[in-house]
Amino acid sequence: MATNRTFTMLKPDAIENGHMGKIIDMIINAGFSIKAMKYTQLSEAQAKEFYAVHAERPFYGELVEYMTSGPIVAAILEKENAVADFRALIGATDPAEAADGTIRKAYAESKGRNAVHGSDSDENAAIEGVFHFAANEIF
Ligand code: DAT
Ligand code: MG
Repeated sequence: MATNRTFTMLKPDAIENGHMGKIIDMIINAGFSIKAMKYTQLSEAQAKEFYAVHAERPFYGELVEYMTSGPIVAAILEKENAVADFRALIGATDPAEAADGTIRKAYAESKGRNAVHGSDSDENAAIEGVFHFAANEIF
């Protein structure tokens, strides 16, 4: 995957609360184009693998339970400086600390149920994209 791409998930709270369309709109209005997208639900094994880096953290069990609790939207996004610009668009992990105008400020419920995922590096964006999409699902 090119380094001008990032990976996102609209998390179960965002879908449950009816924010899917508004969040996708914010993403497109911020200049990202959609290179892959699917509406799906993570299995326990998928959620554990996706968040394996957090396996030793006290919130890991809760995180896996939450991320498998309902459907998500997974997507690969393209834009110049995609990873950093998307992290800026989503805002801080804890919505209480997220800046005005960010997706998490507008839509996240809490630090755990925070509406949206964004890759933290080009390397992880590529790994996460391939984790969720087959080659013929990426445009
Ligand atoms: P981010 O999603 O902003 O990259 P992260 O990679 O540090 O944040 O953590 C991944 C997810 O784990 C985060 O989106 C929500 C959950 N999480 C992180 N810290 C948490 C905490 N202290 N309590 C509960 N959930 C937490
Ligand atoms: Mg992270």
